[in-house]
Amino acid sequence: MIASLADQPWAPSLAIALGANLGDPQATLEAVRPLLQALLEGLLQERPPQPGAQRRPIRLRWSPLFRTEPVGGPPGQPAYLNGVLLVEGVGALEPRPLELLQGLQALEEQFGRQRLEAWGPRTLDLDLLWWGDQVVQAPALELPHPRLQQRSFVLAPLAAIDPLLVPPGPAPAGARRWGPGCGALLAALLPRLREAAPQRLPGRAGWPE
Ligand code: PH2
Ligand code: MG
Ligand code: MG
Repeated sequence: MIASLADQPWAPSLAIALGANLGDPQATLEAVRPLLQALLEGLLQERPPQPGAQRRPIRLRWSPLFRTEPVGGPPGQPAYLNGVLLVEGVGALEPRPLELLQGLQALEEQFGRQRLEAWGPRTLDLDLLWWGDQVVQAPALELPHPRLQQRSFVLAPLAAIDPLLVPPGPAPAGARRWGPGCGALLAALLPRLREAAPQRLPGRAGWPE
């Protein structure tokens, strides 16, 4: 489960990675941001809470954007812009990851996503990283995301939101302790990765973080 010393009381969350490296990635990410917010609010608030239960507001925390070297895929593809959205307060909601995935894919298509080759360049990539501690093993979706801990283009934005965040899933190889209260493990994972360090971009009007 997700825990953060910086954000007590402990708040179950879901997380989505954003990436783009074709067209105008910055414009795309700025344009998709309010649409993603609307998708989440619609999906999460569609179903009324149990009778008598109070609806808890969800809280969206956007990371800064990072320019990152492409990992895998065909040689010579352009650098990516990457960011992460952490949605807190989803604990009282019924998890619906496949419905959210469909919404994310519809947004990818709206922004001209074409699936030509694995890990090829893309106008927009929206990946669900986790939804609480749910484990999903479906052809369309694996949760928690199986490569989360190896990807600096995901870890750096997460650490920028909260370096004390502990992602769900097993401890990374070599970590002696893993879980709430362990300290800045997310940030500690980053230097162990071989890729060039993600470069944090300054905030702008359309993406103020
Ligand atoms: N996404 C991939 C493969 N490689 N590299 C970077 N830097 N950023 C990405 O978002 C990315 C990638 C597959 O989705
Ligand atoms: Mg991806
Ligand atoms: Mg994807």
